[in-house]
Amino acid sequence: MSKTTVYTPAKVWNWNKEFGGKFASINRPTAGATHEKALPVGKHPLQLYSLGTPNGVKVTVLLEELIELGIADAEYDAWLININDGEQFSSGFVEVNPNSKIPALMDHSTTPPTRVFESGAIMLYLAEKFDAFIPKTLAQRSECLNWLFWNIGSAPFLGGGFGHFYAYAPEKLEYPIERYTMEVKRQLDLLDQRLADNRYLCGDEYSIADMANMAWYGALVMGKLYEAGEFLEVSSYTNVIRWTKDIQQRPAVKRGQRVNRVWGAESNQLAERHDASDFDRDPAEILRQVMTRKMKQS
Ligand SMILES: N[C@@H](CCC(=O)N[C@@H](CS)C(=O)NCC(=O)O)C(=O)O
Repeated sequence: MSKTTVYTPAKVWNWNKEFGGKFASINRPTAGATHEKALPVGKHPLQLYSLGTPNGVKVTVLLEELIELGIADAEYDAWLININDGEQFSSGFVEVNPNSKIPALMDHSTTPPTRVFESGAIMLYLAEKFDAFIPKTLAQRSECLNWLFWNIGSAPFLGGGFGHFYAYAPEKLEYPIERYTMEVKRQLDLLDQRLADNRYLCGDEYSIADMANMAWYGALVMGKLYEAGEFLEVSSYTNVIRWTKDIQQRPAVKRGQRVNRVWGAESNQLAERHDASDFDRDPAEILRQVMTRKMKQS
């Protein structure tokens, strides 16, 4: 094995604020709010506080799919939470998600309002509330939840493990990159085998398990994550690619993937979504309005 940085841990860990790395400014060893600030609340019962990362996209795709089914009560406001600016540590956000991570949902249609955090919990909550995109029989429902929970357990190895060390860490270190590449390729192979004989992860029925996994592994095999397509030879996972393309042509998925996205091609962005008609508006104008509001409130 080639040279790696040797690190001898101290007897007791000490917070080195100069440590660096892409997320150095927001990482810290304690939980809780860093500043007082209430969250905005819009006109719909469902208020989503999020960002267009894979974990955020899971929820916006599901909400758009529910709306596509004609469920008017699934209309929502999607507010932009800029995690690089530490907005997940505001007192208002922490009240909705004490874990300070997007996505976080507040359902004002209940008394008192219901807070929901963790992308998997939000998906399950919405699927149960609207009785959609989750199978009805116990056996099929369990298979759906198998793949949904698999996503919640596996994606951190892809994002926090592989993605972090391959794309974000200040140095390229062989040991973690090798370890997490092995795991991510195993995960892709598992999905590829599952999708060889099944149109969707739970069989014939498109469900929240597909939405959750498409947000991560679909983006990965389409070369949209960490610029790692060639390194991981994603084109060899042909069943995952077929499944991704099948899902990504759905109008609701196309819309959901744009919500709270503020990078990449402008036509794929929509900083905030407060009405179905926002998809037809100029994304640059919406971003300008959002940034102006944030500046005024800071
Ligand atoms: N297990 C959580 C993970 C959410 C998560 O990691 N969110 C990231 C963005 S994708 C985040 O908010 N990071 C901000 C931070 O770590 O401070 C879920 O599935 O909802």
